[in-house]
Amino acid sequence: MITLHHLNDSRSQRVLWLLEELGVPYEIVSYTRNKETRLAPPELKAVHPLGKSPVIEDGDRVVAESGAIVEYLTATYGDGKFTPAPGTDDYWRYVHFMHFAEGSAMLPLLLALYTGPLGDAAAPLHPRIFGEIENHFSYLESKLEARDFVTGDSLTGADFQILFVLEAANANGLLEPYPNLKRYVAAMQARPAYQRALKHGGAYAYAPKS
Ligand SMILES: N[C@@H](CCC(=O)N[C@@H](CS)C(=O)NCC(=O)O)C(=O)O
Repeated sequence: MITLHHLNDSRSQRVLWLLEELGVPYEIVSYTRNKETRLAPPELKAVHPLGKSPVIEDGDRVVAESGAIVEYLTATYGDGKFTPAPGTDDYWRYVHFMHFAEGSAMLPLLLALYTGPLGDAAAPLHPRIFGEIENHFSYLESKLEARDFVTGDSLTGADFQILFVLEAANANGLLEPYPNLKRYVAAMQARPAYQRALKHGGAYAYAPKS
């Protein structure tokens, strides 16, 4: 049985959604962020030394890092689903976006989050931070112009990785200039498996407003 160590309002929602899309049995162990610091509780360090979520256990195996978890689950339980055929153009686009989500797109969002409490003192950093957000999002906007998914014509692991980035941005009003990204977010959030994940995971700050 797979155990998902799930932190509220976190990247763990990616994994919950994937587990629902895969239709495999799993159990959730829930953790709540500290209300002031927004950090995870120390118990998560007993599962993995980084003390972050998501992390899964599958038998004796512990897997951390959402991208690695997505790859592990699709390779182990996907039976070919959610991964384009290796070596194809779609496959290499998939690899690109798997890395782009955490390696590039998240960084300026995190910088905006981390410097937020500084208020006006962070103003000198804003042109660079928001310039990079604009750079990454207009790139994605153009890639989703004629597509319903990040790569190919069906859901892949890269969609799980990208959606969380866009949800975090959307919650802060940063997707307004990007109609293709808003359409994409709404379409992913309307999927029945996504809706089931929302129900099972409990409160999620980036959920669609009903
Ligand atoms: N790159 C990692 C990031 C993991 C991460 O930073 N998770 C956040 C939640 S989105 C977390 O656990 N934050 C609480 C903390 O750092 O204490 C991944 O994609 O899994």
